[in-house]
Amino acid sequence: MKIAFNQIKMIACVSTMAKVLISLALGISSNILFAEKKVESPNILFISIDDLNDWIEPLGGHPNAITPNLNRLTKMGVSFERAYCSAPACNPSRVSIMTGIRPHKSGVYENNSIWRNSPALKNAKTLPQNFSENGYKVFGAGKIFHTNFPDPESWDHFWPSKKVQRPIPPLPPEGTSLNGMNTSHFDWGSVDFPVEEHSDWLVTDYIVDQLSKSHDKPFFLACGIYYPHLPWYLPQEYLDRFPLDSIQLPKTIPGDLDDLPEAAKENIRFKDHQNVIEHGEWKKAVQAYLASISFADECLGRVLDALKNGPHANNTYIVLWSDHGWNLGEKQHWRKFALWENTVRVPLIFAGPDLPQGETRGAPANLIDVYPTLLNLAGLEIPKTLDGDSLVPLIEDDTARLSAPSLTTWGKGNHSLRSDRWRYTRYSDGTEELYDHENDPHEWYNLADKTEHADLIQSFQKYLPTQEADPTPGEAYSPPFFERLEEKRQILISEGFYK
Ligand SMILES: [Ca+2]
Ligand SMILES: [Ca+2]
Repeated sequence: MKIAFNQIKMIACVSTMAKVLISLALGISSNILFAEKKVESPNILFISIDDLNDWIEPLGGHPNAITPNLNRLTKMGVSFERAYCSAPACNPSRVSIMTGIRPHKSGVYENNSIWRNSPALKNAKTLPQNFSENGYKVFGAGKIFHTNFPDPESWDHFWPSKKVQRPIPPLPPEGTSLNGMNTSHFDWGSVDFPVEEHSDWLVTDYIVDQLSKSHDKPFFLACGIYYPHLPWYLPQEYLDRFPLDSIQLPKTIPGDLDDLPEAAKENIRFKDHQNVIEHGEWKKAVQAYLASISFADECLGRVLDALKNGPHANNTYIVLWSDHGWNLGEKQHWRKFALWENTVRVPLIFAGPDLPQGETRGAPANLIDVYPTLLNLAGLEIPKTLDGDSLVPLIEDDTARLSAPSLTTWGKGNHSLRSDRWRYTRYSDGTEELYDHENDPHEWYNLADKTEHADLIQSFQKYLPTQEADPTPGEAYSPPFFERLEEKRQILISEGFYK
């Protein structure tokens, strides 16, 4: 199956095919060609920014965005402009990145799925476990796995703890809803704290420290920045960077929902939207999200400075990704948990020795491809059990394409496919959406019932999964956000991290 895929990949791209033919004539694979020019056992700096959609300057998703360090990283490497998550929620997305197995194979569709209980994942070798077996030191800090399900066996060391991936962030007094909506962590506003005490700042302190010293082995270092995940609590100066009267709301049109199938509408968080509108909070939410991105970008800048000024600047590959996109009122939807472009589009940037610099790629890519790509960059063998493909041929050649469109799954039976031009979505009840991004970048006009697109839809359908795992059971009790934080605080107290 994998061989057949690779054959299609060769046919799909003439210039890559030429390269492969030369390689075959020489009796070597294109991976080995790449391995020959790279540094021996390069380090991997694996950076995740949680819940970051395309509202960053390099992706042009929002005119008010201020992200100098994401700009800088993009200039250092290659940015995929059509990169998508495998699932639009933290747990399924992160599990698929870390194991290389897709949600429809593992049955990990939900945030509460106990992923190591999935038969397909029980013994799955995670990305750090794979690097560890290949002689790497594997360690990190911050949110890498979903908060509820860290994977202690994946790491040699994790800060602040293998069980709790980040310190507790500064919060307003208990029971305070800053936006007045009383909707748990769907909250935002000004909280006065020194940024040096924020959990993301402390996580990057740890990363900065590790990047500044030598290690006795090559390393896989994971940096999980939590913002712009909710709640968006920030010192006023961050909010002031985005004056309310300058804030542009996401573009919407009246009647946008009229052409959606019921299955699509069931994903919409109408209650959130109603709350935001009734409390007059739409612009403030956009402001707080942009401010949280700006803070995350500052944390990223500290990490990039440390790498540049430390001993590992010339032999480290960087990958930066976010786990899914985010809606802020487009289609009256908020948060993730849906299959539209802004819900599933993510930043995905690679940089490092011998990679092109300051280039973008329009080829559709998926976060499932991160695992094989990093192995490829490090010159390691890519297990046949992985669902993704190495993006190295695409990084090297901007005309190269993978053999299939980029697939995102949201719950069993609901899938969305993205090609260069089109997004096709099919729900478990057979209803569909089709959007033409050449003429409709906001996905306002669902073309699925237009007969002239029947052949196009059929061409997408052959990429839909035909066998799908049943959902992996979830936690019996999944505590609300702030209770979960308190549980984590108690673990950190019991481990002596907090007095
Ligand atoms: Ca997330
Ligand atoms: Ca519409």
